[in-house]
Amino acid sequence: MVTTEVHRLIADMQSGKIRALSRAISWVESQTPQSSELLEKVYALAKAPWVIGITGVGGAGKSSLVPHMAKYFANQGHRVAVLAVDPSSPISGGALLGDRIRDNGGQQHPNIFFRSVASRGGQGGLATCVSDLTRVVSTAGFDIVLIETVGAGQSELAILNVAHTIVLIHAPGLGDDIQAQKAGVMEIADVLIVNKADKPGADDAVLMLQQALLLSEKNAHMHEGLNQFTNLQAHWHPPVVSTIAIEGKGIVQACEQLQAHFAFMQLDGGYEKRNHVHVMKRMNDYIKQLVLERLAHQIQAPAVKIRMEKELISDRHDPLGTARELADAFFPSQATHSEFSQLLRQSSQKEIAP
Ligand SMILES: Nc1nc2c(ncn2[C@@H]2O[C@H](COP(=O)(O)OP(=O)(O)O)[C@@H](O)[C@H]2O)c(=O)[nH]1
Ligand SMILES: [Mg+2]
Repeated sequence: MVTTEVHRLIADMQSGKIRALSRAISWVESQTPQSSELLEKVYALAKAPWVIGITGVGGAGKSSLVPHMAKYFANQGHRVAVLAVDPSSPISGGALLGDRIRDNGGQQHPNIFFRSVASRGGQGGLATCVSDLTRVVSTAGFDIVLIETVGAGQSELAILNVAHTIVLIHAPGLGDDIQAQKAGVMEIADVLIVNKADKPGADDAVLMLQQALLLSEKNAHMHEGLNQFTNLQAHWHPPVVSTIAIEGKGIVQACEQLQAHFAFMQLDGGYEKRNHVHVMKRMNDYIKQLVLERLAHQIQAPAVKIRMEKELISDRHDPLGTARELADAFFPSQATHSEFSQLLRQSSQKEIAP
């Protein structure tokens, strides 16, 4: 029965039924029993779409810029899905961005899909299911995904696990926050935007970002200097673009830089590399989740529970000792583990041998 339901849902998504897509997203978000079958089909059917991650501190203008970017790509004939990861209120926060995406007449652009995603369950306020959701929207024919993240310093690095192109949005008047961003987010940004160019201090902000970029590039070169071959590779130099989101200015220049980054990744293999990182990370998340679920289930088994409680209450075991004993029972100890690794090595050698 489930199979028919999943097949029908996928067929509806593919034929452009937005309600079907919304339903599929809800399944994946709340991990319903049908979602694993859905995802199996989705990964088999759809390739990874181009995922653009929009990051930057709150108030920089992410929600103001995203609708302009979505429209730019949609007008070029792309189908664009916007996923807004909202920290506190997925309903009101998302609705705000959703309203901006609609045209003045309240009409949603036919090639833009908007959905706000709860940030729960994810490190850095980025729901772990977002990676799966990019494939779900791809199944429904959306070839570009824009993700607006929660601007939250270091934890923003989680966007690397989902996006191919990372945009850092800054604005004058947020000077203190850039210090926090420089630590990590600056290094992962592929395109930098100084929004609110109508405000004083915008030119200074551009210069400051350019200098910070030069510095981090210099540091990177010093490391790479140890290896003469890496110096031969072409490098992407993250550009800094100015925009005024409220007037729709600078959008074309910003989006052209995004497309230039996409083209660069196609040439240097970066696109494929990022795809690999994304699926590996997703699998690792699932392994952790499944192991924890199964372990919790086993520990709750009456026989196990009663025995462990007795040991603890009678002081025959301390809590750590009891936990160790349980862990040893479910996972191979160090000795068995090395036997296992040896086995793996032998089998991989066999595969390599002609
Ligand atoms: N002056 C000016 N204000 C802007 C500009 N872009 C956005 N804003 C305002 O800045 C505030 C925060 O914008 P928002 O897009 O919600 O930022 P987010 O928190 O990064 O998503 C809002 O009040 C916007 O109207 C701009 O280019 N110039
Ligand atoms: Mg926002």
